[in-house]
Amino acid sequence: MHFDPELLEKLRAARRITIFTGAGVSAESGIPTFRDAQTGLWAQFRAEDLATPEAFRRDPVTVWNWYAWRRKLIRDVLPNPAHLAIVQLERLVEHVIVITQNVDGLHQRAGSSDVIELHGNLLDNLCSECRRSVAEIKDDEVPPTCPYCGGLVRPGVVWFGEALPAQAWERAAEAMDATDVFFCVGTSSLVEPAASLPRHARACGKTVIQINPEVTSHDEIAQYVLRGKAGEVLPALLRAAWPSGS
Ligand code: BJW
Repeated sequence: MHFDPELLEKLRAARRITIFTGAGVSAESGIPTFRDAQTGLWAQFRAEDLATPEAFRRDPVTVWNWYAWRRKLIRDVLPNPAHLAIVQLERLVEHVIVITQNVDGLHQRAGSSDVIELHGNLLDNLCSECRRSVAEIKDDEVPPTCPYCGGLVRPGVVWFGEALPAQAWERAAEAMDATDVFFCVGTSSLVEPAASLPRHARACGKTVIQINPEVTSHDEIAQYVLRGKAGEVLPALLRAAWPSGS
């Protein structure tokens, strides 16, 4: 794989690197993306029936069971070379922050130390009524009920029409402002407001690098577009930029 020498120099000179990730980063672990034709979750299931507060109110059992299936899926997989390359970057650069749309926790399991989850985490539970976090749920209830108020417990992810967690969003904006280099990896960049981060990074004069096997709207804003799978491109890029250190 060949990389622009100017890009490699920018990476070596960077003190702070921000990596913004989407479902494509976990694809090589065996977790389906959302919008890839044939294999994406939304090719088989309707988002409106599963990933909205209205869907949960209408049919909590179906929604809970669908997320229970996805929970099992993520417990059975391992981080892939893309997650591991991002961890490795921490040894090469002063500060690396991961801003992820993924809810699978694989960046943390791989060992990334600073991860901002914009869309929550699949393994968290919260009460749909009082919004309190519920640490322990009863396995025999579908869905479980809240120990505080009796409301129905739901997965701690961000559904369509819901606000992103305020603290995560603020931290993401701060990270973006402070960064030297901004990677946009494995996301279709269709879901707002997350997709505004790369646009904002570019508008602030940051170096934006896009990694994706497919074309997305963010190809236009990135200075460097690296076409390929994250699990192949990221390790190759690290080897090229730090031949003796990675
Ligand atoms: C590889 C690869 C490999 C494959 N290597 N790459 C402005 C305009 C239009 C609409 C809106 C707007 N602002 C808000 C909206 C509405 C909506 C929205 O964006 N809709 C659009 C889809 C039309 N946004 C919202 O509703 C958000 N909330 C909101 O705006 O609230 C406002 C509000 C404010 C105050 C009070 C109240 C409300 C919330 C969005 C939540 C998104 N939730 C989901 C589900 C999470 C839970 C779950 O897991 O079930 O998050 S949807 C889904 O999409 C998931 C993802 O995080 C998100 C992004 O998907 P991602 O990661 O980009 O995946 P894909 O599949 O789309 O792309 C994969 C990519 O990987 C592809 O490009 C492949 O090519 C690539 N790839 N293999 C590298 N090996």
